Amino acid sequence: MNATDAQVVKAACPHDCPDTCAMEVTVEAGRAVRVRGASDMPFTNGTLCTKVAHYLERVYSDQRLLFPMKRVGRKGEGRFERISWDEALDTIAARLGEIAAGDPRAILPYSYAGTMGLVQGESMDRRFFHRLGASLLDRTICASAGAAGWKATVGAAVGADPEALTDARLILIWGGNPVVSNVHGWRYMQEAKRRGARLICIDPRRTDTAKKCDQHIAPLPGTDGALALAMMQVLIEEDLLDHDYIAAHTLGFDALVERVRTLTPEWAAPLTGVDADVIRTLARDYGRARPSMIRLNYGLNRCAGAGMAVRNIACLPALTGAWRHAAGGALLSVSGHFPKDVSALARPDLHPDPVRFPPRTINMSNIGEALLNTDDPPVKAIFVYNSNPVAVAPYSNQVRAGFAREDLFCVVHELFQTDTADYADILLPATSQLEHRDVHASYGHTYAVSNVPAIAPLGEAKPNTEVFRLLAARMGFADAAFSDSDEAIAAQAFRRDDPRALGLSAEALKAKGWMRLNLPRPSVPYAQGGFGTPSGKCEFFSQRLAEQGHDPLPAWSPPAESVSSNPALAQHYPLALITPPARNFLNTSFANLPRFVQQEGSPKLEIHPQDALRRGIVDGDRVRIQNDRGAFHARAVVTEDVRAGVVVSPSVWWQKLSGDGENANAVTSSALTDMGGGPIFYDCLVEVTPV
Ligand SMILES: Nc1nc2c(c(=O)[nH]1)N[C@H]1C(S)=C(S)[C@@H](COP(=O)(O)OP(=O)(O)OC[C@H]3O[C@@H](n4cnc5c(=O)[nH]c(N)nc54)[C@H](O)[C@@H]3O)O[C@H]1N2
Ligand SMILES: Nc1nc2c(c(=O)[nH]1)N[C@H]1C(S)=C(S)[C@@H](COP(=O)(O)OP(=O)(O)OC[C@H]3O[C@@H](n4cnc5c(=O)[nH]c(N)nc54)[C@H](O)[C@@H]3O)O[C@H]1N2
Ligand SMILES: [Mo]
Repeated sequence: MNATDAQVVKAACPHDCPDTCAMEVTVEAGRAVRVRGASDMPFTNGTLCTKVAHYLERVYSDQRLLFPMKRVGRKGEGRFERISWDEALDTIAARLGEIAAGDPRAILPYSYAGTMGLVQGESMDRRFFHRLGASLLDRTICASAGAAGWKATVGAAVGADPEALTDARLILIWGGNPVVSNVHGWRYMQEAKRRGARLICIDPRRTDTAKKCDQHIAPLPGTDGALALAMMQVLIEEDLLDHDYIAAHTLGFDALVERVRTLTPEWAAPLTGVDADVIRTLARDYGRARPSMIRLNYGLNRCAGAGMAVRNIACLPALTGAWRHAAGGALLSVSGHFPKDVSALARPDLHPDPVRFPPRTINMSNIGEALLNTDDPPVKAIFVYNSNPVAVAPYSNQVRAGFAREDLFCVVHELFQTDTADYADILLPATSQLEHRDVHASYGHTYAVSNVPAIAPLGEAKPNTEVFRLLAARMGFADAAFSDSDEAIAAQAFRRDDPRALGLSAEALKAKGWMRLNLPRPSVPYAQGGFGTPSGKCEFFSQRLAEQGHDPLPAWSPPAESVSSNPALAQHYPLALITPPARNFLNTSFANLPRFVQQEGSPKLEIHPQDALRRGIVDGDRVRIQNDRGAFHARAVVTEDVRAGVVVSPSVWWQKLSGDGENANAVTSSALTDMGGGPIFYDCLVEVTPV
């Protein structure tokens, strides 16, 4: 074989990350030999993150599942025996058919972002479950609280142009750790810094990102909403406002003035644990900088008051008129730019009998509770793909109890034998991104990215689409939608009549590998107003929130578990635990592969020297982190990188690979956020003891 026989295939990184990289896969004699970031794609810029740079170790891992299997041990034990695809599919079709004949809502799909692809993540699978009449899954586990707060205030999931950030004079990095979780976005922030911007990081932990910023402000977890209210109070009191912008493009300013009158930095200081002076200076710096950008991120989404916190922060750029500038405003997600054709991809119209079985929705974030307590009908079958709920969902004891139900029929389609796979009755092998076709939108940039298979499926692995196509055939679903090839589905991904998709034909995208949406460059979404709210304005006052039973104005929505909001609980469990992403893992993906596990070492708990001393903990000690919901173990890292009162355990480890059979979700709560029904992973009081 000589180098000229090598072929380069255009691919997309499938993982749940705002960067959605364009990749190039070099293939020789049917084997992928190299994966790199596409150098012609502006956002990817020829580089990949520390994980995906070593992607072939995942694709060719000897841990890959290669054959269908059925359970032979107890649920959770993880003992399986090889079967044929025919036996696997016949078993599944028969069982689902039986259940559906009674009430199809007893069947629940469970999927999230194992792949973000529109073909493998939200097409044939959705068609199949719609046609069955299964329960719908509310996919809330990551971003739904912030999305709801943003929607109430700004409207569509559209923010500032991520590539325009370079011209900002001040960037607030708020609840994000881009050095770890948005590394290609970080490049633009660094460029802004080189051009003279100040970067301020707002995070309870001094992260790698915080260390590279000009200033770090460390609020207590879940108190950002109070910080933003106090900033508004200062902006208004000191008249750091763009009155023309407010008059033309906002709703409810007078009511907002009234609301925040008493919510001063002195009010917010004891709640946030940030000095009033620091808050006041932050507000002044923010009010005076032109243009100012807020890069808010998902670290803000995981406390009880998250919806309101994001809503409060989203009000700030309308007060200062920052939205007038390309490098101003705020950025949470830009996914709303993509004209995804959901009705073509997912075909909700295939439901057989919505009158007799009105669809019901089950929230994925408290799946343990749903499996244990839902009735009318109870969940009798769960089909898991693109997700690892046993490890990622909060309150593991409850989740495992749900999955351990003897009467629950559980199918898991996976690349690896995850903690969830151990509970499967039938375990199916899935293809990796290099083995199937897909098309990707992004939530962190404005390019669509195409993925063409580079190699043949390993072993007997099959793509998600193919599994549901085969099951549909067995269940007699005759609609033509079930015969669409992946290529045909890829062509249905975007609404071609939408001007943003101009030029974005399936062929053109496939040939080029990536394409920017047809948006102005830069896109300046709200320079002239045009918000996606009912009034078309930035809504300081939201009638829609009032109708949903929320405070219509920005308000203080406290954490469920904190020293100030729940002093009784804090007597027993005084430390606030947050469990943000580890750099070398992607949620639980990669957390079973030797290179990445070695780099992370072992589960860790960062604790402030004062908190450690008080508990007799020294650096390197094994500690137990516990509350009423459960416990897990980790190595103590005594460090001033976390503020006193807060402990940090980078996540998400596999339970069965972490030594004690538990990960951080042993202690997290299954309570939900104020808006959007999201989980509250970072709103969690614990006590820590040496073992
Ligand atoms: N390497 C890596 N990259 C990832 C992921 C991964 O697992 N690993 N996961 C991907 C996914 S699914 C997502 S959703 C994103 C998540 O990435 P981000 O959007 O960056 O969100 P998090 O990492 O959850 O939290 C960001 C920061 O918020 C801080 N934080 C925690 N609680 C609070 C709070 O109450 N207030 C404030 N101001 N800050 C708080 C945390 O300490 C953390 O440093 O990253 C994606 N990228
Ligand atoms: N304590 C704590 N818990 C958290 C978080 C946290 O910060 N702290 N973060 C939360 C967040 S932000 C998120 S988004 C969720 C993430 O939750 P999940 O979306 O469940 O993410 P992963 O753990 O990466 O699991 C995805 C699984 O899909 C599989 N997969 C990948 N591609 C395919 C495919 O093509 N087909 C099939 N069938 N399977 C595939 C992967 O092998 C992997 O096991 O976790 C949440 N859990
Ligand atoms: Mo996420």
